[in-house]
Amino acid sequence: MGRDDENAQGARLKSASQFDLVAIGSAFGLKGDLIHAERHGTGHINDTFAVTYVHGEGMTRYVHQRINREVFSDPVGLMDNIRRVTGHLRSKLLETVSSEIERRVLTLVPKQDGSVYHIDAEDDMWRTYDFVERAQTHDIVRSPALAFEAAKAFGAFQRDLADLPPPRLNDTIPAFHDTPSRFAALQAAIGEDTANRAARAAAEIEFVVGHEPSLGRLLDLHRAGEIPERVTHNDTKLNNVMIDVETAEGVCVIDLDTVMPGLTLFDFGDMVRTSTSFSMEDERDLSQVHMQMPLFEALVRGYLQTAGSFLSRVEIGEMVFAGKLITLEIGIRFLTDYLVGDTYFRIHREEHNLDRCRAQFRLVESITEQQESMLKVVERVASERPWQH
Ligand code: GN1
Ligand code: MG
Repeated sequence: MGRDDENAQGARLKSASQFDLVAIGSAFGLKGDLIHAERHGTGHINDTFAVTYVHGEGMTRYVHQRINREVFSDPVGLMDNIRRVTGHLRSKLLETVSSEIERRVLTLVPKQDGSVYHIDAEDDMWRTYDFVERAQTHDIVRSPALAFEAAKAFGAFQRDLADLPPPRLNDTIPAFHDTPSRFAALQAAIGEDTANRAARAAAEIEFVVGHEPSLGRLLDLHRAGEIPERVTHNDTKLNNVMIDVETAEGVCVIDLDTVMPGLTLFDFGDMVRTSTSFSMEDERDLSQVHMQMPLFEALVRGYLQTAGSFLSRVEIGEMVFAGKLITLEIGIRFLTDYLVGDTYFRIHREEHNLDRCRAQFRLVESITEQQESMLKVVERVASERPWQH
């Protein structure tokens, strides 16, 4: 299927003009006239729109997001997390950097009554952020420098949230990175085979079954008290960090829906999944999917530069395994969604979730082939740093 077909499938999505974005803007008290609105970004879950307002002093852009309430069953708790997290990050920035604080953390636009979400006539929940200008996201890693910057930004994010005051954040999706329970969901999907697709995915199913013994390793270490719970992002794909178009610096971490208590390794693992191969998440030519050591080393360097101050030896020792596990886990989730008939991740073509799954599993293989060298890289980079832990 070519791009046009993919776009045609994508066009089944509601476009900006099919929502009453003027009403959303006025609910958030946006000043001026809406002159442009378009879909924005490549997320698989929420609906995101960039809107431009013209007013007396010029133009201002905002982002409206319609929260997927099937995926997020407690959107009020979710928004409370984001309000606290962005507030805390902002207070850290005020202590440490002097310039452009408004570009370094997402800024929620409050309604007149102070609330940070709006429920519209269709019972949809919306939020609005200031648009982060002069920055972009990348769906494919292009260079070690980009991997470094992304990892550095996600590491700083974890570091700056380490002292978030209580209470504990809400679990926006319980058991989100519980790989054994993701495996159980896959087994249920295989058993039911509602879309009659299990035969088509026999090789992929076999691949997962072969990995079953190691799926619980990080959670077991956590339960044994070897790895602490911290505040983590949980969706650290490369395109969830905005990169400054002039300085190429990782300027702002976005997509905060799954910021909640977790293991730092979930985050590092998803960085490995999305930033060590020069290929798309849904690449069909699997010969393109390959874990590139220079990208991995850049990732380790960037991440340890900011997160190295608080990570424990055990966390550092599991970084390579986490890359493999989280890549496998997201592949399991794509496979499960394929088997149940594509109900969770937005798809843009036939067998999209199976393609995504296959690319993840190829990357798992590539990591497995290179894991000894990857461990040496982590050891070497870590040994260059002074350790307190
Ligand atoms: C989803 O929304 P988006 O595209 O950033 C998913 C992540 C997956 C990712 C795979 C809430 O993230 O967990 O890793 O797709 N988010 C949720 O690309 O399930
Ligand atoms: Mg997301």
